[in-house]
Amino acid sequence: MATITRPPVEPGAPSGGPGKRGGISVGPLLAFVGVIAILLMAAMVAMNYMLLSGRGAAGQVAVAAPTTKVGPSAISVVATEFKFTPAEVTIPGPGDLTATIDNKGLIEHDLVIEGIDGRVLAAGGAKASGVFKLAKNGVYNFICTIPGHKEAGMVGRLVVGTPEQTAAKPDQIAYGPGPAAVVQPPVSLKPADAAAKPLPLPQVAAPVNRTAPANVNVTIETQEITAKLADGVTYTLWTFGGTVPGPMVRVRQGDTVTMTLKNNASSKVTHSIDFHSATGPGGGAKVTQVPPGQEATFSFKALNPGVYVYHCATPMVAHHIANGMYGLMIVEPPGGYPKVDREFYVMQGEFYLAGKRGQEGHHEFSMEKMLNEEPDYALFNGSVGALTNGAMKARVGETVRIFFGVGGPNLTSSFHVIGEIFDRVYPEGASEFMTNVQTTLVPTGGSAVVDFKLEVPGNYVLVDHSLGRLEKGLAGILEVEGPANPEVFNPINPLPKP
Ligand SMILES: [Cu+2]
Repeated sequence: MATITRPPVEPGAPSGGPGKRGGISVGPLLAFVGVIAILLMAAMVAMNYMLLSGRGAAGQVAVAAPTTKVGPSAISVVATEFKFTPAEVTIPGPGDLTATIDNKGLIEHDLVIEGIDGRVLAAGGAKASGVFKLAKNGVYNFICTIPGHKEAGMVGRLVVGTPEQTAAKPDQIAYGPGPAAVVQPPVSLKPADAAAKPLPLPQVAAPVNRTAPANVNVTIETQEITAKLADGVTYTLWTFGGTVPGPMVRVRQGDTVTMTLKNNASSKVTHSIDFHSATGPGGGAKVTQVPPGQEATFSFKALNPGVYVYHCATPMVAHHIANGMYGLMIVEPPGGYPKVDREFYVMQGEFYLAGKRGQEGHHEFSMEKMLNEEPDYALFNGSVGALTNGAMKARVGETVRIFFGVGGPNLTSSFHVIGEIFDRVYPEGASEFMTNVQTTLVPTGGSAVVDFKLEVPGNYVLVDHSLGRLEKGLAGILEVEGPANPEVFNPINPLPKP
């Protein structure tokens, strides 16, 4: 709620109620009542200020605007995901401002007044206060500087002094555009991080090979790593274990998994983990909202076999997923999957950058593009070229399996391998398989297992058959070596190679 009302339309106009749109004549006194409602301390300040400024109950400005400090004042705002309440606060004038952030959210939030030194940080469910030194009247933005939070809507306005004093247009103060409208998109990029490399690839976990359930301990550390996403393009990925996707967890149905999630001390934000394979609130997310430098542990029983996504579930969840926070957990049925010669681990996700695709530099995350579902890159395993540079190799005669998942956060996949037919597909990671499939639809937060035998040598390109995404980097190459097999495929009179 706004704590300032419009200034009088004209002196002596009929009174309206506080906050009533248009025709308001109550003015500063009730403005201060709003402040009182927020905090008793502010009320005292307001009363002092009334005495100092010679204001009357009619709300007219009786003396010239003060240009000197009016003394200490205080505000208190509630922070949640992802807003401040109130989103606009008013204090009578410059001086020391004690700002209290009452964090009723799940994760940490801070309050920074743009252009003013200082920061107040409060953990989820906690309160914190700090003092900001305000030298002059004006309209300031206060924001949460936790990455992504400002873009998600955590912007408020602090009005210091009355509208007359701040020289702002009345409409900008009480009824101006909402917070989202005041956020300016970045116009230029920082230089790319010259030391950044593509993230290493995650390994396929070995088959379980166990005849009875067991207790399995899993520890994963979340790490925020600046990496090369494409040539000349760097981005700070949020990862499970330093890879995108995160480490493959592989257990047997009936196993009890004791999961410890650590959040590296260098992280800027809280992270968590939601296992789609777990049965229980949030799949673990509720008990693993881990601030930087801390850890949390929970256990769950892998009741259902299948191939399951896990992902970070810290608000804004889509932002964390868009930064690379997903992986697969395999829960093998008793006896495991049919044996194949090689297994691969591939996950699809898309990335939303502040700059343009291919624009050299270090890119920040674009909340706007993410909400519009317009990614700059769609990728297998977290970087352009991750799976096209010899990462996937096999030989003619072998059987291969791809554990395939989609992190998203927004795009489903029409997963296809050009030049191959899936002999077996376990659609959506389910227990039953289908046979002889060309393309399998994989939802976000879902998976598929595809098995096929290699008969003919050559390069087989993994794609999402929504092929516009190929231009956004979404490709992998399975390189198959071995003798030609003209009975199956025979280039009788091929065009000469260019
Ligand atoms: Cu996260």
